[in-house]
Amino acid sequence: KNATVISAPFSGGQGKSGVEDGPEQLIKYGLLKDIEKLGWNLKNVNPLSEMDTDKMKKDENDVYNNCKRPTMVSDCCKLIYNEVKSSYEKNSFPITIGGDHSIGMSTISAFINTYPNGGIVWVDAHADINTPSTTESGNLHGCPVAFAMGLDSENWPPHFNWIKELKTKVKPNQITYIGLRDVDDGEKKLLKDLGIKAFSMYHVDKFGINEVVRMALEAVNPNGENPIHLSYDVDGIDPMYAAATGTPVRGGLTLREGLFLVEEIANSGNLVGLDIVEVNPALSSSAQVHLETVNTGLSIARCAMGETIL
Ligand code: DIR
Ligand code: MN
Ligand code: MN
Ligand code: MN
Repeated sequence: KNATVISAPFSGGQGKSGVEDGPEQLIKYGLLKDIEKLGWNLKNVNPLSEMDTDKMKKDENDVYNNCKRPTMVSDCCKLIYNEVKSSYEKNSFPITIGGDHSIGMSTISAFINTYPNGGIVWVDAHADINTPSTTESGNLHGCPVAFAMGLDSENWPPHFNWIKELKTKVKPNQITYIGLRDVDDGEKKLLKDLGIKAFSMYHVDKFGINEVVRMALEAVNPNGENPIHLSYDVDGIDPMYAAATGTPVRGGLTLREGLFLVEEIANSGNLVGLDIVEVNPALSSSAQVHLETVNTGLSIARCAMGETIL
């Protein structure tokens, strides 16, 4: 069993600094050892090691219409795409650790271009499906799903031609959400028009997390045989357990709901790739909040890689 931990110390998809230090903190608190203990041969790579991201983030000319830092996001995400794709091709389980969620455009595009019949589960308080035209904030971490689906590509900043030219795009029946509770009007319309199966906190309350995971897997993997990629924004979990993140929203998944869904997806035997994003150590209000958020990320990783309670 081989896995590649892909460090993506990237913050260009949103305005706050600190999220680029997520990978370092997850590793400092034991990510690699935890996964090795579960029987995996691990490699750790950083596709951004040659990039001067501090300088790129300060470039005030890097704007396109309402979109902030399209050059930075595109250049870095292309490197991350190549690394995730190569991990998938080598049959090494890619665990991409962010960094902000803009890198999801890379991970799920690499997944779907390796497994064109695969299914994606996106755990998040947010739908991250704004297009460069619908985004209100201009932050590209709110847009990765739209890029991977090729939505409204006529109006993209030209920097993103590389992703436009990828052979396979994510189709609406190949992605589902769990944990949504802060969705922009433009995103609601897209989800509805495209018929994407999305499970919000309302659905978690109404049906329970067990049934929601079952329905989510049924939506993107109806025959139970296709590979699954899990893209996990820690803000999907309630700020009680993961407050050190850029856009916390109250009323989220409990820690156990957030881990149960990972255990269940891992149990399906189809999980082949994982992202853990938006851990921002700089936003910890105390040492305890810092530890809680990092540990939430580590728990997600261990559950995905096969840890069971008994
Ligand atoms: C909002 C927030 N929908 C945006 N998105 C966030 O900026 O497009 N995603 N925070 O994680
Ligand atoms: Mn830093
Ligand atoms: Mn997100
Ligand atoms: Mn989010």
